[in-house]
Amino acid sequence: TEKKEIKYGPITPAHRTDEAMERFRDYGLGQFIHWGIYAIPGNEWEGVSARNGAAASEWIRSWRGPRAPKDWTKTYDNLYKQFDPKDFDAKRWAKQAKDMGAKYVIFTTKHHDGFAMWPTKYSDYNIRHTPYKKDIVKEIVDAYDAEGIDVYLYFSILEWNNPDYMSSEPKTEEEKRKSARFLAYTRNQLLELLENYPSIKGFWFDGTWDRSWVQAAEFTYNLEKELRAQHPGLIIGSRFRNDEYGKRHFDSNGNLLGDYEQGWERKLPQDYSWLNGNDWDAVMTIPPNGWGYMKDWSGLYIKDTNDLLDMLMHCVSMNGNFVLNFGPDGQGNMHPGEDRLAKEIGEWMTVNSEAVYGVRYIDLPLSKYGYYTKKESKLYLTVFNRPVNNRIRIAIQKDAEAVPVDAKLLGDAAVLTLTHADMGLDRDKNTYYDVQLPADFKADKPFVIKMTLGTAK
Ligand code: FHN
Repeated sequence: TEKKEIKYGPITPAHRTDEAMERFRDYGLGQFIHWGIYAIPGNEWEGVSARNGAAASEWIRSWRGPRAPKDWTKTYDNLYKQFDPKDFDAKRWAKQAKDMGAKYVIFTTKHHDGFAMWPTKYSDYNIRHTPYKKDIVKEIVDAYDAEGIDVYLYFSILEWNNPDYMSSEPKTEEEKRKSARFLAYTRNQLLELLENYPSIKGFWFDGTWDRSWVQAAEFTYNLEKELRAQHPGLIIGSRFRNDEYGKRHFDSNGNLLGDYEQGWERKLPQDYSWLNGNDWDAVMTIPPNGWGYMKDWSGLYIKDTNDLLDMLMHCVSMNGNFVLNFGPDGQGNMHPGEDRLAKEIGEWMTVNSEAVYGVRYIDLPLSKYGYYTKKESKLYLTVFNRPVNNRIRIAIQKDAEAVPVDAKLLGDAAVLTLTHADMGLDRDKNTYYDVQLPADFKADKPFVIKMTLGTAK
């Protein structure tokens, strides 16, 4: 097909090879935190919640529970006057993230309600005017920096309560003035964030789907350039902007906009080929939906540690980062269920993180037992489905350059028996290597077989 002439296509190459991007590629596991005014209602108003398929908790300003007052948005927009998280301790969260094994955090500086968690000069609707007063973004950045966890700032372009924000394309002169003011305001806030928190590694953009933003392709292109010039190495995903034809994530010629694909929200690619070799992350809630605090998890399926480890390995086996979301309450405490999951994931990572950090996709026939990851000459198979005969069969293409030459379990020094099993199947492109688990082997969690790849004997 013919290539389109595109003025506002990608600014950076699809596969950046600089140090900052290599670091991103090695993270494996990240933490997302959705924290803001919506933590106060916690997905309920007057005991009525938005469960059972209704909107997410941070959307409560728009979903209006049946018992919400008529002037509900006004009620919501005044909740900040009560925001005083007495238990908030950024160091405690950062320590928890570190123990869980997260290498980066994405923190909501401002969600769709427009409330800023930092004392922005460009709007009064910010943390400075709450009883809490202190700069929460700074506390987060400092605490996570101190733990060696890279910080990315989540930023919603769309703002529900800003009179200058409009979702449709500005048409009249008055609308054009409003829209120009809103764009200038957005630019100011982003430059302010870079100036205030120079150690951050990137932005995680959201709320960029409305026509008002989509039609501003020239502005957003120039803004991306400006942000990058101000902050060398800055990492921005594919959600920030679109080309002049309105194509988002990928431009009209199919080229990735931004440094990594950012479309994997509560979904995972089934097949590696879907990714076209692009970098990506997947962001995931613990309940079915709901990113901000949810008081009541009852009646909902809550992902357990094995579900989350399965998703983590699914992602890293396809060169993606897995980012698990936490929605702390209005006092600054994580949900007790989040505390438990963080602890369990951390315990697993203590033994098995070698199969997660800095690993890459390996082109092997898919395993029935779990997920492959690879790092230099090491091949890892994270086993979720354990076979009844305790024998884990590795299929390798007959023409593969390297094959497994030894095997062991992560967290156990014993060498496992590895045998070549040539099945002699007609027209089979593969050959097989069997790893025998010890007869007394016990596992109540997924486990990792680590193999060395070498030349076949
Ligand atoms: O609408 C938001 C939602 O509240 C949440 O922030 C997620 C996180 O990826 N993003 C949006 C929808 O794409």
